[in-house]
Amino acid sequence: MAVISAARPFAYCFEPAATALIVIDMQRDFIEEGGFGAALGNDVLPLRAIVPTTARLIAAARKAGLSVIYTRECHSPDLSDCPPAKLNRGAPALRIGDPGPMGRILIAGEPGADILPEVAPVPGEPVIDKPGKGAFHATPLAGLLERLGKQSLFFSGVTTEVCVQTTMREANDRGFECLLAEDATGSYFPEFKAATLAMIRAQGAIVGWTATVAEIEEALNGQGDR
Ligand code: C5J
Repeated sequence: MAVISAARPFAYCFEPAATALIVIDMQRDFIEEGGFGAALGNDVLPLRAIVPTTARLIAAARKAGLSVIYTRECHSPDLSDCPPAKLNRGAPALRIGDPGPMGRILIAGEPGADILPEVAPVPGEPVIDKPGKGAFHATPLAGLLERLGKQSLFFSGVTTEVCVQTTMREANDRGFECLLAEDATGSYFPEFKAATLAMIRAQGAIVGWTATVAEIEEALNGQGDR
């Protein structure tokens, strides 16, 4: 058993072999200057800032033998997996499936849907395409985690208050012990990120724990063993 003693709101214990790192939606369209997120008028700098720390976290997880599982928010080209309630939201001139700055917006196979090369999966690491904000909705993630015997999940990725938080809440309700890497998650709205971190660990870890990448690395390197 390993422990992240400095995790908030209190120490977080996990069995590395039963732990997976979930890397959420680190896609070009959300993070790169010139992508869909930027075209909507968002400042992508807070998202770009987490790329090096996320790369560090992924490297530490791989080295410690954790499974690393990726998600991408994207749809099939015929949009059959995109309900009108999602399709008809957002900026009318830039909707899912429309031509965007990096190909059709949030469509599988288009350049904008790709994961940034700095944090890309290596061969054998699962990549789950998800049509919703949460990674458990309409995906094989639950079955995969069950087959792999995972009980604890570390979370990273974008955006903190949308796809990351939704997935973390879905996982918490399914009985996983969830921890969010504070400096490996980002939002276009820093105040939303701060609020999400606070609400996750409120009321005695009502959704889960948070810790920095350095604190997670320390535990993965064995210095956090009990
Ligand atoms: C994600 C979004 N990945 N903000 N999507 O959070 O629409």
